[in-house]
Amino acid sequence: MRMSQYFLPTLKEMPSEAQIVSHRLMLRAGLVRQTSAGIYAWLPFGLRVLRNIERIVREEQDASGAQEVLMPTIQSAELWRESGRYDAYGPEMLRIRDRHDRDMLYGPTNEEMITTLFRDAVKSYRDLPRNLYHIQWKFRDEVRPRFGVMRGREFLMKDNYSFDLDKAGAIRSYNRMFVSYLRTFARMGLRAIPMRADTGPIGGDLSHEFIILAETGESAVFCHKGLVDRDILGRKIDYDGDLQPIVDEWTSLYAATDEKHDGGRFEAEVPAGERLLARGIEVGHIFYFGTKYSKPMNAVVAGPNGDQVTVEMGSYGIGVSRLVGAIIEASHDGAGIVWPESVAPFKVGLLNLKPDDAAVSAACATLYGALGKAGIDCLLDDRDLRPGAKFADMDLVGLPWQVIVGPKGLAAGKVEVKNRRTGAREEVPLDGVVARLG
Ligand code: 5CA
Repeated sequence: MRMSQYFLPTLKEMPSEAQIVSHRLMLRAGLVRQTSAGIYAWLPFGLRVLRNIERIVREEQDASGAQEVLMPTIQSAELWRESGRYDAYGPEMLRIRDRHDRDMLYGPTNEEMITTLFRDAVKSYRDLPRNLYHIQWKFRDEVRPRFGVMRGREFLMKDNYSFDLDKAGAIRSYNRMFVSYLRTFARMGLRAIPMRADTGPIGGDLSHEFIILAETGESAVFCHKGLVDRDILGRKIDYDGDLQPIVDEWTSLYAATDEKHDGGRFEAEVPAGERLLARGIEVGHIFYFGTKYSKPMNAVVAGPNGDQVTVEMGSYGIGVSRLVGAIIEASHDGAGIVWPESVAPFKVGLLNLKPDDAAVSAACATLYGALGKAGIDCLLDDRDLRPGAKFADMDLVGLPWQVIVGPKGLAAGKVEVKNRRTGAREEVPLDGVVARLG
């Protein structure tokens, strides 16, 4: 993509309405714009990040055995009356009336809808277990939408729902999601710590929040320091095997959000030097709630002995749009965003320092073509601006690699390659750039 043609409205000034660094950077780097309180439009640059996050979520969901569906955003109130949650959900639910005076709502979550889809289609234990996910916009009329996409009113969530014949099966499904979440967040360069958590309006008695540590996080968290550096990506995962040992490894050390925190236990279980009191951002939340929805909504299957069995369920959420902000909170510096490669909107920023110099522009065109051919996403700054402004913009938008092309280096057949995270610079011959970045 050529910046001279790209819709990338960066801001030099600090937006005064933004309180936290990720929100400021998302506005300054042209990722999003607020259209009403807690509702955002995604501009091309931000949308590329959102799509990359979705892709990782989707790959890890598929690998764990979950299957993708797509349910609508608008739901009928009838569904929610069946589960008893229509009145219980309160003012966070955006209630709508259609032209026939039917009560509808903009879905804040999908337990009811998926339960009816399942109930109407599955009649036998032979068709269990099932795990269905979708990535869809949700609406929650939050009292205090704030921090940009971090606590929005309209936000993108991946939610999935598991159906099992008995509790043991449901725990296996829960464990699959537990491990798949560890992998999902690690692939985005995040260290997400599973913590015992409250279940709120979703319900149930077994639940973990996946929390990344950040000073601006909304929850106070308490955990054993040993959980911060645990690696999952180096492990081979067999989703058909027994995942309990991995879950036990991650849950054996103390970790709880403030709602579930037990000061006495924390002090008894965690040696003083290992105690971490911090703030965190909830990027995912998983729940096992047994028959809370299947019972009132009559989701039953014929069991192996012909008896009717109410299915055991769990639900599992990832804040896809919140993650864009969370990743920035975890990965930025004084100059701007520092994207992890896996979610970066482009891998390389190519800076043409002198667009009116024919040789420099020709070299940039060659590099741009060669990178594209090699499948490396590249943003070419071909705008007619001073080098200083280009350096500042490129650091602000945070692409992992910068390739800097100027007349001096080019005279010697070289360009400069800069790593955004470390700041390390190296001179690379023009024809070695693709190999260096490939
Ligand atoms: N049905 C369950 C699991 S699918 C559910 O709705 N869980 S939840 O309420 O915990 O939401 C799942 C995730 O969505 C949260 O972990 C959080 O990352 C994200 N989320 C929740 N509310 C918001 C919000 N207002 N803005 C942005 N993301 C949010």
